[in-house]
Amino acid sequence: MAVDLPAELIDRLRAARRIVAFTGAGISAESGLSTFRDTQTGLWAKYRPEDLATPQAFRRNPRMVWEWYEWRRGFVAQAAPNPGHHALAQIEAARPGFLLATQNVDGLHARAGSRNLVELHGNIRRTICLDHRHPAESWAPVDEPPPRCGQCGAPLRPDVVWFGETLPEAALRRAQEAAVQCDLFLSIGTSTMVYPAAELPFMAGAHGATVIEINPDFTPLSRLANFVLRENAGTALPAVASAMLD
Ligand code: BV8
Repeated sequence: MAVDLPAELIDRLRAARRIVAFTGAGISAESGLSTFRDTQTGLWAKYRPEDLATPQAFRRNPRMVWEWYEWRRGFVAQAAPNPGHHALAQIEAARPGFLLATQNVDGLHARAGSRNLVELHGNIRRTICLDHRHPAESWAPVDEPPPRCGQCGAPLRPDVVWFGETLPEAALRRAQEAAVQCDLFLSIGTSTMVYPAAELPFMAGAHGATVIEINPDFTPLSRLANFVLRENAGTALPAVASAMLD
């Protein structure tokens, strides 16, 4: 289904030179990955993600948290980038001043070819140890998960930012600098509720960027955005890319 973009928006897309795309779980929904706030299914239905993605939950019940991530990694391994991810990689290839800042931990942007990319909340496909963040590519099987670090014996954990943990400093700073300098900010598939990442679209708007929201639902950014495309990312982003580049 084609998306009709207003003429004013097309002009701004074509004129934009410094572009930031900011993505959340919604861009991966069409790759079959449930969004962060979708109800969890099966075994995990009774838990809220915010209650599992915390250092406290891991300290209290490391096995449960480890197995929750194993369960999610299974879905991520089966998922593939969708037209939304590919459209952003296409824009990056055509616009040198492009940066993609994602909150997602599924690694789908990199698999779609995005390189000017910061992962603000880490990556579920990377595993580190709890005590020293030693990277772990593989680990010995254990009777009682989580497995242990081969270097120091500490429990292993996913290399993601849990609630209450600080974001990777360099990644956040790079995203913030790009947000205040860009002339076009695309906020895609995010409920715009998790800070400090959710500050980025507001910082861009405050510095005069054209802010475009792509989300089927209303969010706290909707009233501030210059343009709102109430569409799925997999539909809207190819239309944005072709308006910008064709
Ligand atoms: C921090 C990785 C400093 C893990 C994630 C009390 C104590 C400590 C901190 C806080 C506190 N109270 C508040 C805070 C701050 C907290 C926060 O913001 N909480 C929120 C809930 C209020 N933030 C933090 O803790 C951050 N750290 O502040 O450190 C500090 C330190 C100590 C003490 C104080 C401060 C860390 C935040 C990072 C947490 N980690 N993920 C994991 O994945 O397991 S966040 C998690 O939410 C995901 O990364 C996700 O990306 C992110 C945001 O969610 P969304 O991506 O927006 O996804 P969501 O499901 O919400 O929305 C999907 C959207 O897509 C919807 O709008 C939907 O309409 C739309 N959609 C659906 N389908 C489509 C679509 N759009 C387009 N196309 C479609 N097809």
